[in-house]
Amino acid sequence: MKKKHFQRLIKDKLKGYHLFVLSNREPYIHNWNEDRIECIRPASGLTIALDPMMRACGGAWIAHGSGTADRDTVDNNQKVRVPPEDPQYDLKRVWLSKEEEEGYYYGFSNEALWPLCHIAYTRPVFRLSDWEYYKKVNYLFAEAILEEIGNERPLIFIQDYHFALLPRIIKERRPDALTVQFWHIPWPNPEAFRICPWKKELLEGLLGNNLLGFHIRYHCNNFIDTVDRELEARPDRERSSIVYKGKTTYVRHFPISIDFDAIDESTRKREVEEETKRLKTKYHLFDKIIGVGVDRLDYTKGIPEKFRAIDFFLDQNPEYKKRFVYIQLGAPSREHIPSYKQINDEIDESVERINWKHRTEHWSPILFLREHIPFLSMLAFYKMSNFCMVSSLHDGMNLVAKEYIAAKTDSDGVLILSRFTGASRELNEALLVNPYAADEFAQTIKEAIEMTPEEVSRRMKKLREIVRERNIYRWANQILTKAIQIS
Ligand code: GDG
Repeated sequence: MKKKHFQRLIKDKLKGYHLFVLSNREPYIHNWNEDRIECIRPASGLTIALDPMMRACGGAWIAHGSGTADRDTVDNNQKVRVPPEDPQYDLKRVWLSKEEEEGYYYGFSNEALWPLCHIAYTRPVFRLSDWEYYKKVNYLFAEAILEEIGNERPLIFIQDYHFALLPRIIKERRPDALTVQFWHIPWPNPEAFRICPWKKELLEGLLGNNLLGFHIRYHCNNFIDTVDRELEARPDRERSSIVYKGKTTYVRHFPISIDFDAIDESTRKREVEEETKRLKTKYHLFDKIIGVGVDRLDYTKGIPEKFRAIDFFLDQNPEYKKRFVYIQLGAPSREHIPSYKQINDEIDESVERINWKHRTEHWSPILFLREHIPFLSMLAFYKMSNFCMVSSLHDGMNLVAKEYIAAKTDSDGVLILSRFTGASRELNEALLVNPYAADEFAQTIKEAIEMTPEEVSRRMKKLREIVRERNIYRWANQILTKAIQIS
C-alpha cells in the first residue's frame, strides 16, 4: 500500500474520530547540545513505525518527555508540533519524576514484563514498589489523554507493554472511547505468564480494549489461553475474541512493518554511496566479504550467539580468515539494569576473545561499534554487506530484518534470520536459523557466503516483493480499519 493511498483512505475512515497515539518513547526528543537545541529520533522499532502514520492522519501523540530540552520546547499545554521540519501533528509530553521513571519504566516494564514475555532465560524481577509506580504512571498518562478528549469520538491507539492498565482506566471515565492496543513484544504461554503476581490486574486492564493486536497468530492464541486460565471470561476461539464482564475484546494479529519506499529511496541517494566508500576506507573493508548486524544491545537479540557462530565458522573454514569481516552495530539500551550490564560485559568479553583467537597482524573478524549510528550510515552498512544476521532468541517481529531487505536495492544480499522472530513467519526466502545451535548457524553463514549471485538475487527479489507490499501503511490501515469495523 502506498503512503498517499493510505493517507486518503485513512482520512476518510477516521472522519468523526479524534486520533490519539500513546507510547512511552517519544517520536522526537529535544536535547541541549551546549547552547543549541537539537532534535533526535530515537532507535526504537515502534516510534520509527508509527511516525509515518501520524504524519498521514494528524492528531496527538502522548509520550514521556525525556529529553534535556523537552520542557523548553513545549507550550503551556505541554505540546509541541512535530516533525520539526514539517509540523503535522501534536506531541504532548508527560513528565515523570526520577523515581517514577525508575519504578515504571526500568523496573516493572523492563525488569518484569520484558523478560516475562520473552523466553530468553532471564528471570523477571517483581518488586511491589515498581508495580505501584507502574499503576501510578498508567493513571498519569490516562489523565493526559482525558484532558485532550473533546466532543469528537476518541480513537485511542495505545502502544505496548508499558500501558497494560490504561485501557480500563480510560474506559471507566470515557466508555465511548474506542481503544486499540498493539503489544509489540511476544505474549508467552500460560505457564510462563502465571508467575506474575499481578497477572489478573494486567489481564483485566488489557481487556478494557475493544481491539488488542499482536504480531502473529501464535501470540494471540497464547493471550486467549492465558485469559482462559486466569479469569472468569468467555473466550471465543472461532471469532478470536473474549467476552469479559459483558464487554468484548477482539484479539487479532497484524504483523508490523516498515516504510519500504522511504528506505529504498534513501538508500539510492548519492550520500549513501559516498558514506559507503568512507566507511570502507575507514575500516579497511575493500575486497572483504562483509556481514552486518544491527541491534539494540539487549539480551533477547542473541548477539553473543552470532559471535559464537562466527567463531565456529572460522574454526571450520580457516580459508575465510582475512577475507571476511562481521560488523555488529549496537545501540546502547537500558544500560543501568543489571541484566543489561551483564549482556554488555558478555558481548565485550566474547568480541575480545574471538578476535584474539583469530586475529592476524592487520585483520580481526569482528568489528563491534557500540553506538547509535546515524540512519544514513546504517543504510550504508546494509548496502555494502553481503549478508545480514538477525539472531534474536525471541522477538515480537524484528524490523531490522525488513529494513535490510528494503535497503538491498540491488538485491545483492542474503538475510540470515532467527526462527524465533515474528518476521520469520513472513520472510520465507531468508535462511532461517536456530541461534542456539552454533554449528548449524556457522553452516548457514557459509551457505550465505557461498550462495551463487543468481540465487542471492532470486531470494532477495522475492523478499523485497513481500516487504514492499506488506509495509507499515498496510499494517496501520488494517488495525484502524478493524477498529472502526467493530466499533
Ligand atoms: C520492538 C520489538 C518489534 C537500532 N540501532 C540503531 C537503529 N536501530 C533501529 C533499527 C530498527 C529499530 O531500531 C529496532 O527495531 P526492532 O524491531 O529490530 O527491535 P525493538 O527495538 O526490540 O522493537 C520488535 C518492534 O518493537 C516493532 O513492533 O519489531 O520485535 O522488540 O528500526 O533500525 N537505528 C539507527 N542507528 C542505530 O544504531 N539509526
